Amino acid sequence: MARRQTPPQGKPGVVIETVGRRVLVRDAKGERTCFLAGKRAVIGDRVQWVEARGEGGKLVAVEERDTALVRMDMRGKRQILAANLGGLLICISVRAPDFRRALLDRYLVAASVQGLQATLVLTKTDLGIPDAVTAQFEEITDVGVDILKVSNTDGTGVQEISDYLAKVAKKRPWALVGGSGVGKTSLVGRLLPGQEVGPVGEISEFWGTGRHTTTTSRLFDLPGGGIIADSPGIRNLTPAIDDVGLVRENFPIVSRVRCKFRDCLHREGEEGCNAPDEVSATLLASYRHLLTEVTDVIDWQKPG
Ligand SMILES: Nc1nc2c(ncn2[C@@H]2O[C@H](COP(=O)(O)OP(=O)(O)OP(=O)(O)O)[C@@H](O)[C@H]2O)c(=O)[nH]1
Ligand SMILES: [Mg+2]
Ligand SMILES: [Zn+2]
Repeated sequence: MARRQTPPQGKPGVVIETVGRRVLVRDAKGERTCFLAGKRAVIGDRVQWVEARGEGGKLVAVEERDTALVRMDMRGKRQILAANLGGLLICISVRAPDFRRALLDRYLVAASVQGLQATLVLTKTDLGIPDAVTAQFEEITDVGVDILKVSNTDGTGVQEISDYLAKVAKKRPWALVGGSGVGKTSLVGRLLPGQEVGPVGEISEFWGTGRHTTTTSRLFDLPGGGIIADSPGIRNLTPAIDDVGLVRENFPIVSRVRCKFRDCLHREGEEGCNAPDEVSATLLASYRHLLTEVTDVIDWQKPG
């Protein structure tokens, strides 16, 4: 008698960590390592898995993503960083490493493109907030971005972040993102006292930057409610965008500029462009930098 071939009946779970070419999948019964089996999955992905011979399991399906945080390299190759997030906690230190406004704006573009919420977390406030950083608060809150301040060293502000996440990250995870060495993992440790959350790095004395200590993304349930993801720090971010117009439409402040020509991209030297009157020189430069980057990637991808 011929055996009937049935498609593998998978059990549902969520990817909570990626470990090389395997993923840690969690469901109500627990956690197990699964082989990707040719699939692509990132943290937050809803997957189906089956028992595999030996240890763990094997992925048989990755469900469609509601949202995805996606970056691209200079050739337009897309890298998905996390799936099904509700928002981003954009972590930037006030010093050591220096505050990076341009990186904040790039994350805000990435969030806006995906319909993700975004909040700025200023870390290392124990080092003192430079006036040049405080001077930017108004412009940041003006575009609807909350600012939370924290010191992982003395614990100031940790409770506020915990309360905040209990509200916003109840249903969908929020990812801690930002440069290396800003204190993302330190903050996860503060939010989960007594739990093993991964190594905390040193700051290179020479470069004044982190050493890319966290190498994998990982989801955590907070004791007070809410789900967060720690992620590896990155040097720079080019959000995955396939139309230059989307850079203009999603860039903070710049998106509000009304020009004589509706399709003006506010490039340098554009005749009759209002952007230089309505946007600060630094922000406009940062916008134009991203615009050029995205234009180059799109040109590179064009056939011929
Ligand atoms: N002064 C001060 N130092 C901090 C604070 N938070 C973290 N640090 C220090 O900053 C360094 C980097 O911290 P991590 O938590 O590893 O930073 P990270 O953002 O996770 O870095 P990557 O994993 O490389 O992306 C460590 O030496 C921490 O002790 C803070 O609030 N104040
Ligand atoms: Mg880390
Ligand atoms: Zn213009």
